[in-house]
Amino acid sequence: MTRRSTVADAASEETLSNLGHEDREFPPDPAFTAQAVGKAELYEQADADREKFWADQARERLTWSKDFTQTLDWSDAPFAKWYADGQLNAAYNCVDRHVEAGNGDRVALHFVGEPGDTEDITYADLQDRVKRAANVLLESGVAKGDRVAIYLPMIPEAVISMLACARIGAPHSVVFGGFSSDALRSRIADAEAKVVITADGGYRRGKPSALKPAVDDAVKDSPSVLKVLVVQRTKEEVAWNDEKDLWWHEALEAASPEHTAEPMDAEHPLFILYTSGTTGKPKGILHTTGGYLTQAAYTNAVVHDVHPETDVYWCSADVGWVTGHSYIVYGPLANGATQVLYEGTPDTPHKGRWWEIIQQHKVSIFYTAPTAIRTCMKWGKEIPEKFDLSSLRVLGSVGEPSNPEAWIWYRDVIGGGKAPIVDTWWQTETGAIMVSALPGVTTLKPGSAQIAVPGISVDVVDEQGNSVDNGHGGYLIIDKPWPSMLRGIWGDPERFKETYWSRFKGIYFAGDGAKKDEQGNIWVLGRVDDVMNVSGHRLSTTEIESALVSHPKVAEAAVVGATDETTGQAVCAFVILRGDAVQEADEPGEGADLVAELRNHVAKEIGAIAKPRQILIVAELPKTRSGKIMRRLLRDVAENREVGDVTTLADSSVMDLIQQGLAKPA
Ligand code: 6R9
Repeated sequence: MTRRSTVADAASEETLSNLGHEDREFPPDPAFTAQAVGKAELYEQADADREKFWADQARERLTWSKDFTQTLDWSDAPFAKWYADGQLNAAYNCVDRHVEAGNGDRVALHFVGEPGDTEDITYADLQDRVKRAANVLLESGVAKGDRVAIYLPMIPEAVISMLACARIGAPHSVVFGGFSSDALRSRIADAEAKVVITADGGYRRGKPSALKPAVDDAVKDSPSVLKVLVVQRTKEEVAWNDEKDLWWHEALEAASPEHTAEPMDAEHPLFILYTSGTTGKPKGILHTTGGYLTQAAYTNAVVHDVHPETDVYWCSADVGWVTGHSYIVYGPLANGATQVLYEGTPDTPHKGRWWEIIQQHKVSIFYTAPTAIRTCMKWGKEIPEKFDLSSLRVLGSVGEPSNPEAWIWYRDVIGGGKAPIVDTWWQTETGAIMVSALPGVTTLKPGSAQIAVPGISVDVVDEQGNSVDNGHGGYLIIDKPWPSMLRGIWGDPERFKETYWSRFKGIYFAGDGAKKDEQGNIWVLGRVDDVMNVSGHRLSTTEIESALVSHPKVAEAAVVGATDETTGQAVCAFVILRGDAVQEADEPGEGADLVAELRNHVAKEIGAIAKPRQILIVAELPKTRSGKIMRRLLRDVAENREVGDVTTLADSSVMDLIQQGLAKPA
């Protein structure tokens, strides 16, 4: 089902030309430059000696238990080793050393629960809880190297759990709380997790939303799981298994508060995070300790311009995604920052909730996704205008291309017309920010992610892997190893080589199409593979197709990402029914019920975020002679466009059939 599409296929010609017309520019304000963490000299230093640059960053930003002698070992490419003979502990770097430096009273997390409960957690509090949680994990049978699955809402325990794992060298696998029990089960099985950390539930849109039942369901068939640690958040009733289940609060209370962080080898696995690939099976992206933490801390400092003594930082991502890993947990905490951690949605109990939090906590740095900005834009500027947002001095965006209109709205309405915006391009696989402006240094161009951060080398290449000239488009690649690069796909080294390193020899293929403008700024156009980006979340077309086909009434399915004003892309599915179901769907009124049933089926199999916006029941799918579904044509239908070239179809009348079928009243 995988396919190699062309750049023009992924990013339509219209997008390419639209982007070319954006010529507004915002040079840095000298007052900002004077205080900025990121300096123009960084580019020269990195260009002069890249390895020395990264060795300096590692030593400057982190505390090593044992210094390293070699910065990069690329002899077994594409398997990199950074700082290999050095040793450090990630949790010690994120917590203990700040307490030892006399900053134990500094707030690490201003937690804001959706119902309105709040808790300020200092670095000293965090240290106490992380140490206790580490002891609980050890007592539950987790040893160094064992995996722990974390399935939690956005509550402090999510951060504490991740750090407790890091402290004892047990790689964590955080599974987004919105994923289904099936998705959780397959991730537990792939990583053979020994412990699962979850909660009774969390608050979502004003109501408790249960998590434990999904875990109970997943754990039933997970032989590797010895214990389930349960955080009490909603106090709703839960089913209890006396042999496996442990209440988090009871276990932490009983645990010893003493624990010494053990130094880990720099290449010791820190975490696995599953992400959608071009096949149905999610990939367990593996990150290790020293290189990952170096680049997370460095980019958080220079790109978000974090001054830990004075800033209040807020990244609105969920810890279930890589953005939460690198820019809620590891980067900001390694830097000793104070941050907001918010449990809920932006519109509960009212559409100004985010802006209210910013006003209340005097947030100075805010990092979110373009889809959120577009949603707020749709709700109207009157909502944020009711709040005092003057504390904001840096704004960031991540996860998908940000269109110039949303960028300008973000700057004017949220940033008071002055806060620099950093549009940051990176991936689960890159571990940390790769392409971004540096605030105070770069002249900003709305809609462009701009250039590689100092120390990173990216380019845009053509089909043959040759660098394209400015003003041209192609594939986004990374041509030199970087500290926070993925070290592989859990349990599947061949897939790692095949997915990222086989298209262009010795070069990392990111899977995104991009264009370089006349000044060499990078404009990311979106995925060129069968991966969709819905509200900044990566979803695989194949994975949703498999979910649909697993329904007894479905014979075949094709899924495409159609452009959507708010979510960037939306899931649109074309479904061929099995014999009996065809007649059923033809009965008056039954078609709509069946569509609802299929949408819910996808939510159950994968999670609510994967629910198709639209399901069209069709009699045929457009296929090439070699049997590949031509999603490009289905995208034309989903986006109400005239259908493109059909000459490579095995049967060119199929598209007529689909369109006639759609014209039929439901
Ligand atoms: C961090 C994160 C990665 C994919 C990536 C690209 C898209 C991320 C972007 C962007 C345009 C940006 N993407 N940042 N596209 N501009 N600033 O999102 O990781 O979930 O792995 O997604 O997201 O398509 O390849 P991940």
